[in-house]
Amino acid sequence: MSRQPTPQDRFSFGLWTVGWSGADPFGAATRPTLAPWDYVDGLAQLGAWAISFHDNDIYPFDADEADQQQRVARVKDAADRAGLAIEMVTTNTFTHPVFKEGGLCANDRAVRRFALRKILHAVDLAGQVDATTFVMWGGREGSEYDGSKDLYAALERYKEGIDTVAAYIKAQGYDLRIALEPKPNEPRGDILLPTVGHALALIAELDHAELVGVNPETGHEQMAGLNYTHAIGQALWSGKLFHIDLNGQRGAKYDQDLVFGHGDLMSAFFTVDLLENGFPGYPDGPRYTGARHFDYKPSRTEHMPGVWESARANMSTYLMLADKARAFRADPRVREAMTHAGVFDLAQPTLGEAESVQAFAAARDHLFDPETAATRDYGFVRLHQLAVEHVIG
Ligand SMILES: [Mn+2]
Repeated sequence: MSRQPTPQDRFSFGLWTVGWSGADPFGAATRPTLAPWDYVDGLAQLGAWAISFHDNDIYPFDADEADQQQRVARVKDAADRAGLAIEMVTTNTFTHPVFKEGGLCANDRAVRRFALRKILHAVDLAGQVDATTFVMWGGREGSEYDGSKDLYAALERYKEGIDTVAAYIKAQGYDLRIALEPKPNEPRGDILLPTVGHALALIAELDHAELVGVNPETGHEQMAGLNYTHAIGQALWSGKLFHIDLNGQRGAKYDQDLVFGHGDLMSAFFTVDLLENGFPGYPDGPRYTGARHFDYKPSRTEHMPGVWESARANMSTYLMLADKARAFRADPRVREAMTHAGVFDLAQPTLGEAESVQAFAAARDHLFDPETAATRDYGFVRLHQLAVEHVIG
């Protein structure tokens, strides 16, 4: 058991997480759905700091302007009364059949214009509720068949769409940043921007790159067989870790959206270690200060008590891992093992400050013997076993 979470822990939940009724492609809902504002008090009581939502978590796709405003005001009011921030807003451009072939990257220009307008409308919604992050998950931007999409054009339209949203944020004067959410597949056979690396590469091509970062989800990177901690590490190094979606995933299969830590626990430990303690060789290096946002699904076997229990479990596991990670870094045996492993040495530049590359390339290092260097024992296994001991000890 962990201590009770507090708003200082900056835990945040999508309303669609606890609000998921359990309907999946093979089965109907297994539990009731409350109104969006009815989840707010429960999350506040558990110690959450904030909530997030898609436009259509609050109002139906076909709601008129008056209905939209009335329902948004009701959620904002519930959040204010519960003391919860609304830290992130995003758009649903995947549920309605109009988006079956994509939104910003749909082949049909009329669909693209409809999607872009819906996204801009959600940007206004984000500004209205004082959110600071606008997540863009292009769930339907992709294809099943390689001949069905001109990939050059798709990336041109993706860039155009994101730059247009960024320009609109600036023009409207909102205190908002865009966070792109990568995912390799599901619901499309292949989704554009499948990994954090792909998203960072696209961001580098944008006109408004400074306003755009990433929202990496644990399970999405792991569905691609990739290392989530490495992904957020590179995003932090790039100054682009604007938001995170924490959850659990076991292997390269469908998007499981398990509770954080219920997938790869050791990976979750090093994720929390990086988020809480930063890069070991850079005490003043980049740190993530945003929401600890959970994007998970309470399993459809659970009913309402299980929904709240699973929400609590995300925060509890995070806090327990944060305690373990602090103890891990403070452990003199760990310090010694990291020193022995050369972890801190990697922060030293490879060339000297005033060293010319020509002189370096021409020189011979008589003091360095590759045969001797090859005999070095790094002790990485011992270091990792110390982490395992801290996690399960
Ligand atoms: Mn997911």
